[in-house]
Formats: sequence, structure tokens, C-alpha cells
Amino acid sequence: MFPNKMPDFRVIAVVSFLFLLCTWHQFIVDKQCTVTTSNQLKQSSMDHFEELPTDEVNENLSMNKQELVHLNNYRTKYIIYYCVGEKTCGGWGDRQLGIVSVYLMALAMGRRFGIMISKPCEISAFLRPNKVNWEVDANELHSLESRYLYLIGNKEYIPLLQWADLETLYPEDVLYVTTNYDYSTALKMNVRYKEQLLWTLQMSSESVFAKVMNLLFRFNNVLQMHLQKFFTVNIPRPYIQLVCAQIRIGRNPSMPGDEPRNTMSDLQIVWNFLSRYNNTSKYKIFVTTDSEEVRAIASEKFVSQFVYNSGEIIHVDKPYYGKKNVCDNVMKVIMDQYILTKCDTLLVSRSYFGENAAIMRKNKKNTFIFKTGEIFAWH
Ligand SMILES: Nc1nc2c(ncn2[C@@H]2O[C@H](COP(=O)(O)OP(=O)(O)OP(=O)(O)O)[C@@H](O)[C@H]2O)c(=O)[nH]1
Ligand SMILES: [Mg+2]
Repeated sequence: MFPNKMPDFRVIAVVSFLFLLCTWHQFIVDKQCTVTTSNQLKQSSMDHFEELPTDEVNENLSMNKQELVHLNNYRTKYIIYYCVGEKTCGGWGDRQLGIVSVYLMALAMGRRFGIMISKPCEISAFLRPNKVNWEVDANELHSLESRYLYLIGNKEYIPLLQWADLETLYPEDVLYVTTNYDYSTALKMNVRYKEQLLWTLQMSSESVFAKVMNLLFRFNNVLQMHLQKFFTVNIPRPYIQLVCAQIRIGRNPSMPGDEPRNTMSDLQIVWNFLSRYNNTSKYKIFVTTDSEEVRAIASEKFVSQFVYNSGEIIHVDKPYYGKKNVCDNVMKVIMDQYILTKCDTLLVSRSYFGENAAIMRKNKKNTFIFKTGEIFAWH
């Protein structure tokens, strides 16, 4: 009996050995696979995924928001933030507010959200979708029934958002909207959209703005590369602090047709503010402005600490005929604003461009605003 059993034991031993070998092999393969995938993800997020900062920059989307984003991506009716053609749509600051408002309308209405900006340059030259795919092919919309709402400067429109049934008001398949106002407060008050905008209810308009900017945008490779270069060259040591001012003076040769805002003599208080950071080994001074003259004055005053993002200054919505490399100049606008969000100390002028930078800043400490000839701490 016993000798007969021996071959069975051997068979069992061999089978067990083979089984263990297989399991071990599978474990190694799985492990390699996991490591490779996570490395690739890490790599690609370092290369391409520079997100615009918000209060809660890298926070994962809540389930609720993921559902909304998902829903938003698969509906067949559309709402498009539209800045194409001759009509004014405002500077980059105005456009940012408009984009966020139209995105909130899209969530409220359950429509697919899109952005079309080609003035003065295609938006895809700098920005790409982040967590919401806002790229819509114009051919998709061609044969659909549409309506265009031009709402720039139209404050009277805002109260309607507190009660209106937007789908009944605008039954068309495609709604193109150009606006430069914040609609979040009004939309939050509309009881019809409580559920769709639930996540915004406990948030300030500023936090909603920063959050949506983050959901929508990331930089394309070219812009990302320029930004990396800027920080590597100008902040070569981690202990160096960046002290920044955005100085808006309004009408000047770079901003023809703009409203006057501040005069050169108003700026003395800004120069005094920056002069406090005169420890040259500790502070770099970064100035963005709408005026070449202001840039020249600032670079002369703070010559040993001065950091500047080169390129021509333009107002993205004013006549830019005769200017070369308009797309490069728009890229400078977007870069300037992003760099402002990264400063250790930030002083912005009263302007959407500067205020939006302050709002998108993760840390609101050391943030100031220059208005009516005075400097105030950011609220
Ligand atoms: N590159 C650069 N451009 C600027 C700067 N400040 C203003 N601009 C330009 O001027 C435009 C100003 O328009 P908005 O961004 O709407 O800001 P604003 O007009 O100052 O704000 P409101 O008057 O409140 O609408 C920007 O879009 C830029 O084109 C700056 O610091 N750097
Ligand atoms: Mg403006």
C-alpha cells in the first residue's frame, strides 16, 4: 500500500511547486505592472498637469461633482461660452468670470458645456481641458437650432437667474453666451437648481470661481514649459521669496481706448510698499502691468531684484492691429496672472485680472489690494 502512494505524493509536490511558481510569477508581473502604471501617471502629471491653483487645489472631486461632470459631458444639448468675432467680450479677467458663470448655467441646465474663444487667438494655443471636457467641435453644432445671448455689461439680466426656468426660456439645442459677470450668487438662489448646484451652496462666490477654474483648465505643454523656465531661472533657491505687484493704470499706449485708472503719481504708495522688501538676497520683485512705462520705472527702481516676464503688453480685447505675435502676447497675459498666484506677497490693483489672481491664490496671507490711492489687506 505505502509504495503505491509514493507517486501520488510526488505528483502533489510537483503540482504544488508549479502552482507556487505560477503565483510568484503572477505576483511579480502584477507588481511590475502597478509600478509602471503609477510611474507613468506620476510622470505625465508632472509633465502636463499643472493645475490652476484654488483653495483646495488637488482635492479629489466628490462623488456628487464627478456625477455632475460626467452628466455634463454626455448631454446632447449645449451651452457654449462664446468669444468669437468682432463683439467685445472683455479682458482675460472679464472672460474668466463669464466662463465660470456659463459653466454654472450648464450644470443648472444639465447641458454639455463648451468654450469657444478665438479672439485674438485660439484658446487651445495655451489652455486645455482639465477635468471637464469643454472642447466642442463646431461641426457638431452646425445643424442644431441655436440662440445667442450677448450679455456683456448687462447687469439687469442677473436677477432673472434667481427664479427663471432656463430650459423653458431657452429651449434651443445650442445656447451661445457671452458675458462678463459672476452669476453664481443669483443661480444659487434659484430653488430649481438647488440640487444641481448643491456643492456651491456653502461656498463663497470666490471659492466657487477658484474651484471651477481649476476644474476647467490646465496649461498646454508650451505654456507649461515657459512657466517652468520662469521659475527655474528666477527662483533658483527655495529660500528666495517672490514679492509681486500688478499695476493697472488703464489708458496708455499699450491699452488704447481703455478707461484711465491710476496716474503715475498714484503709484508712489506702491513703490513705497515694494521698497520695504529691500533685502536683495531674500526677495525678488516681480511686477506685471498694463503699461510699458510703468514696467520701465519699476525695473529701474528695483534693478538688482527685478524679475519680469518678457513680451509685449496688450489688452486682449482692444485693437491689436499692427502688433506682432499676438498669440505670444496673450500667453504673456495668462502667464503673468498665474505667476501672480504663486507669489509669497501679492499686491493687486483693482481689476478683474489682478483680483482673480488673488482669488485663485491658495494662501490668502500677505495679499493686498491697491485701490482709490490706498493699499488694503485682502479681506
Ligand atoms: N500682460 C499683462 N496684461 C495686463 C495686466 N494688467 C492688465 N492687463 C491687460 O489688460 C486686460 C484687462 O482686462 P481684464 O482682465 O478684464 O481686467 P480689467 O479690465 O482690469 O478689469 P475690469 O475693469 O474690472 O473689467 C487684461 O486682459 C490684459 O490683457 C498685466 O499685469 N499684465
Ligand atoms: Mg475688463
